[in-house]
Amino acid sequence: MTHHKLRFFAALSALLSLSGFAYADGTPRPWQMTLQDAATPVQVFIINFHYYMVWLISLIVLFVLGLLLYVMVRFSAKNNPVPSKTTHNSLIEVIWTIVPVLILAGVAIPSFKLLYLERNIPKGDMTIKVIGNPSWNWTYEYPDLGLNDDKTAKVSFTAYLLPEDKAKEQGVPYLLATDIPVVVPVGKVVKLIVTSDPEGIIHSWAMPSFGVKIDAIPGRLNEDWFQVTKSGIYHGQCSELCGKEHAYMPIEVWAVSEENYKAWADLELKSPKPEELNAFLKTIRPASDKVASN
Ligand SMILES: [Cu+2]
Repeated sequence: MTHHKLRFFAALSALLSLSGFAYADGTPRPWQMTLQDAATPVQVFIINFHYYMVWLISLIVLFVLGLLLYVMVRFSAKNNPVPSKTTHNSLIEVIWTIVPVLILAGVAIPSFKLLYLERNIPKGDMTIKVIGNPSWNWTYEYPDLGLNDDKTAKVSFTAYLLPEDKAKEQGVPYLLATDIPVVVPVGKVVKLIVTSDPEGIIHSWAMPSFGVKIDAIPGRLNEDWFQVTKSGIYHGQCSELCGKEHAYMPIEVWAVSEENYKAWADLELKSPKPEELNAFLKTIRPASDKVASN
């Protein structure tokens, strides 16, 4: 889908959504009633499709409710003591066959377009391998940045939940923040290869702002993709009930400029000490108030 079209849909959905479309960043807020703001073309489509469906089903419900009320009043025993014996009306029967078919087509066509956008995975600019661990955390590998002699990725790390005291201290959301972020360049197509430890359990790598939710299954490779359009910090969680620490395996992605991504990759290739990496990450941390809207 072209950007032109996406913008049209975004404008349309902003018009249709009662709460306004643009939410700050890729983090849920307390009492938020709407979907998280979109950071990828896929999620823009999902949000627009969502509002389109909400309006469509609301109109149908109102129409059916109106008909029911009309029938209850107009054809009650009091108002209509002698019932009609009509059993057949060709025109109405044709209408109530054709109209639902048109409605279903109006749902199916954008639905298949969305499915195609999601599942027709474009050629990636880079690949990240995501591994769900049985110890309830995520390992990330960046094979494009180089391989060791044993074919393992040179840049590979496991991101853990940031403990509550540290999250408070840093002013970041507990249960969503991780100790180290996954860093990706803005605008690039990132291909995900998602799996789970062969001896492990099924997890699901889910990032609401990206429109990504993909199962991590032991012994199987799943693919997905995203293309973040605005720099920012995005939060997600494991979305498969995977056991006792299911709630404690957050996902944190930083979308940064290509320059900063390269600098990060260069540093990662030198296997920096944690303090060194943390000090560097502070310098590339995207401003969390950057709006990721389209
Ligand atoms: Cu899990």
